[in-house]
Amino acid sequence: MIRKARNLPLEQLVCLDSQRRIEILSENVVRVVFTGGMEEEPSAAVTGAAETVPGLNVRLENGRLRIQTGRLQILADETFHIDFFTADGRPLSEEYRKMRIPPYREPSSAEEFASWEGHEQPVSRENANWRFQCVRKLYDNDCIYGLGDKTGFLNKRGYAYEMWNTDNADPHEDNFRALYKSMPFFTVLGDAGAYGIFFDNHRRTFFDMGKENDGYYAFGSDEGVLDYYFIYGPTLPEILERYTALTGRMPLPPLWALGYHQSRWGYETEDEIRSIAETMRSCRVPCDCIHFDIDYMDHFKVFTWNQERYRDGKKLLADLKQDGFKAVAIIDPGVKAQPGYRVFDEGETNGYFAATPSGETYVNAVWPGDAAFPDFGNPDVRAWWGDQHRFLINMGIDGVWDDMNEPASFHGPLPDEIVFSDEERRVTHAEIHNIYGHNMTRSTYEGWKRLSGKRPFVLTRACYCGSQRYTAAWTGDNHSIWSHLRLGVVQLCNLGLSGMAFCGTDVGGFGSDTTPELLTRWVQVGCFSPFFRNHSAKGTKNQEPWRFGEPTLTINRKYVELRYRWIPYLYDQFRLASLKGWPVMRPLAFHYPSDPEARQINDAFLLGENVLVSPVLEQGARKKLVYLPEGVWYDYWTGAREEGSRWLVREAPLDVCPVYIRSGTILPTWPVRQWIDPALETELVLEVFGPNASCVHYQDGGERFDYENGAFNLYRFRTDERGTVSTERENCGCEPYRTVTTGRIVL
Ligand code: MIG
Repeated sequence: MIRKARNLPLEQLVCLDSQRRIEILSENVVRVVFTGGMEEEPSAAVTGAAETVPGLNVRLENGRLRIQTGRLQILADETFHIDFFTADGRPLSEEYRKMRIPPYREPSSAEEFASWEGHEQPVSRENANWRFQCVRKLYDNDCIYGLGDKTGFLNKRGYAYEMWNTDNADPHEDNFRALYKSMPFFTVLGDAGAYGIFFDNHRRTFFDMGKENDGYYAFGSDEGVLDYYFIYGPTLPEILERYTALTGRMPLPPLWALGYHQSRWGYETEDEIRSIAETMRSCRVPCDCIHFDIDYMDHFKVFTWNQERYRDGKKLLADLKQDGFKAVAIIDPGVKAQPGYRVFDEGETNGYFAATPSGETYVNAVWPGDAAFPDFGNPDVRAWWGDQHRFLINMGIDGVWDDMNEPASFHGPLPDEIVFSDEERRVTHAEIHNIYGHNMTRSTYEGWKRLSGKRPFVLTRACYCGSQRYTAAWTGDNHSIWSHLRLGVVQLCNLGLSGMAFCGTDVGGFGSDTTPELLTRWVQVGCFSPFFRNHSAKGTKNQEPWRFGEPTLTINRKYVELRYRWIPYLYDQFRLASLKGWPVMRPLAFHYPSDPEARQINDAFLLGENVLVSPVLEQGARKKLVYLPEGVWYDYWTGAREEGSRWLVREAPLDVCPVYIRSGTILPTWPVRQWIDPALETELVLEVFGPNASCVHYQDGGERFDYENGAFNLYRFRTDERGTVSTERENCGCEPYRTVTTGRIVL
């Protein structure tokens, strides 16, 4: 089977032989395939089609193939080494043609001792080469971003990683090779511009981003085929746009999902949930959603309700709704293997569970004890599982949190040979492991949409490239430690650059015990994160906003309220993510690629293009060293005008998170509410920063898909030198604001 790109015009398909081909998908996107004689597998990620490339020029030149699009020059030699140049001939990315030179030595006796002590040993030279690989030069100034939720710094140069969805409960450290997500897509920002590489192989793949040698990076695998997309920019926004044209974009989520979510694994009874909801309101910390972790289920059986502890669920959820709360329920893939339990029986009868090679339902253990694993690669299973959500919808649940879908299992990992489906093909666990979570969220999203007609809210722990079409993601089980507050900023920036715009961390930290100071600093990051949820583990210190008294409560409220005032600005960024695939939370390099300082910043980020957040991430710190990129910036709190391209020291007492607004910005805001209700928002207030400012603002009903048929308003606001606003309406598809007024003007 050859899995040629959709709509690929024949003249854009360049085959060197039956195993090697280059597909020119557009002027900027080129696909390279080397099968090595192996069968090609269907892609779980790619939904986009090829475009015609006018003026494409392919010719043979001194035994080399020269391909020219209007934007790229591609040179392929007889050994299928491929180099990419800009249209004017500057090298973007060249294949590294020498042998890889791993610096690893034979273990010396000292290393042998170290290994007795339990230290991990470097990979031997033999292991460092995979069955197939692509090795490409690293130029001096190249920075690498992306690769999903991996640990380490923002710039992935120097690290080695593995794509194998992994639930590791140890505190995530910089030396981890794998975490929950497999997103084999990265961007390289260099002197000639930026390009992206999407290695579309969902098997276990390896990435050495200049760890073994600073002169090159390598990616490869022992399984599947070499199949990668070279995506030219030259800017990061253009790469993200092209990458998500290929792998899909986030549809708009329900607006309430942008609010503050309160969660804890450990709300064990109805009374506890009610008291959390009541205290949220009496403390006046805005909140849109309460999450129901595994205890709401009857013996951890999915799609059931624990009536002993949570009594009349419909009544509870209806009461919460009265008070403005949505509810999200956790769902694990593991189905309790218990004859007589409806979901298990239906799955058994229809052969919907993964099986052993001899054809029996495969059983491992998760929360309910012995459990079977739905075969989400099978379209019938996806439809069936999707239908199960009717139970939650009828109860009054508003969204789904898909956990444990790496898949995690308590009795050792699933053996490689367990039998699953990949659409119509029979495959092994080894082949589909990395897309198990992806297929689960697809089933959940499609089912929820079909049943409710509303925009689904799905949250996942495991995913693959393209999962942004179905789900938001959180970074899994972090700990209440300062290093994880810092790590979270980087993970969210890199997830955004991997196409996953709607993402967040467990604010306050999941495992271990938070402190008032850590929670406070974490809320100051969380309120600017695309997904904003406070979540913690059973047995840890409770960390709801009021648990530590004052001043923690007041500071929590200050930042959650800021989030609510900024919902219109935030939603505008979500719209851009759904239209162009741009991250909501962005590293500085996204907009300042040629600024060497901006390229390496790990402790600050941009929200959209116009807001720079430089949070305090150190215990005890009361000042922050802030880097402002070029241009003029306004201190959000004081209105002070600051010149960019320099570092400054900002006073940052506990209640201050340094925030700067780019000159030329109009921030659309709403009044503070205790929860989001777009029907109430009849007045838009504009905050103006600097002269000649502008913004495009989007408004819709926030719940349904009617926006796809034009049921939205688009406003273009502009100011002159003195801050006087003029308005143009570009689309009038729903009830507009009654008034648009100017609040703060900072000039
Ligand atoms: O084995 O459902 O990452 O957020 O609270 C632990 C209980 C299972 C792991 C998730 C976490 C959730 C917890 N879950």
